[in-house]
Amino acid sequence: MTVEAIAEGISSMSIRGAARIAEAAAGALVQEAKNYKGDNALEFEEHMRKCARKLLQTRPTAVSLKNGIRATLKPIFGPMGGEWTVEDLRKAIIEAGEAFLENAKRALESIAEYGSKRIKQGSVVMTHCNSNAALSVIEKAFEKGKIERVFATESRPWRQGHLTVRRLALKKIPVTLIVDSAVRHFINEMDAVVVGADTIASNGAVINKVGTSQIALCANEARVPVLVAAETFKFSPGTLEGELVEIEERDLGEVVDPKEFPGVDIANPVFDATPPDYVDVIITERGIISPHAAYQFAAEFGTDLP
Ligand code: RI2
Repeated sequence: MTVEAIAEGISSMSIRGAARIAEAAAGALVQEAKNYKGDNALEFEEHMRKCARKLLQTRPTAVSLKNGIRATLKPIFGPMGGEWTVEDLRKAIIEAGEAFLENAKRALESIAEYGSKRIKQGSVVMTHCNSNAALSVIEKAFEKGKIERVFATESRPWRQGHLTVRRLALKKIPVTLIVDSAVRHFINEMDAVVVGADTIASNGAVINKVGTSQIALCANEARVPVLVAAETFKFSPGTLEGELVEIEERDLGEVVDPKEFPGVDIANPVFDATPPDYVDVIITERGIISPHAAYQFAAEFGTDLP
């Protein structure tokens, strides 16, 4: 697929999930590098930067998208001088992008394994939205016979919870779909909350699907541990330098048809920030850390942008 098609897929959310959008962007850049026809290295570099900018404009919150692009285009951010040919650059970008994709795949396996060890035998767990990383943990724990039931929130407005319950039901994992406002009603029955992340700030704040912070607050009050499953490419280097995470505001039509509510203002922020004090652990492919240790991964991708 072309960069345009992938960018359109990410904007419209036919490609979604923080890791998937990063992988789709990295894959699109690799493909673009493979297909590039010109023979001028500087023009090639500018072309790749332009493609990356197009992908970056799609969704603002998940830092995984920026980090996936940074990892793939690392060769052009490095000291290339005038020495590179198109072929050198093409090879370097393909290698960097494929390494990012391979690492992302392996990361999920490690997160599943590490995270599953933190789930107690006979657990009932709650999840929010549709996170591949969180579901990998839950599915691995189920395989180990530790999970009795999963409660999944609907996750308004886009209802990613429907994807979650269908996926779990296909795997024959007992699952209950609840509306977002029923979280506190059920929270005392939970042994853990397991969610993903779109971005983790250098202070350990977790930016995830809107509603996550309310769930974490309820869990904290009920003494239910909150486990966040996230690859290290979801840690934000920009926040180390004071950047604030932009919370995406999506189309109001995702909430209601505004025409049916004349005179009513509607807001549709699709992420929120959970302070580190409401997160027990972050499960990464490089180990389980306290949210207060987030800074150790935040610097890794650098802050270069095309
Ligand atoms: P994985 C999703 O964002 C959700 O907020 C989910 O929790 C997060 O990305 C992480 O997902 P959206 O694309 O990377 O649905 O773990 O807005 O799959």
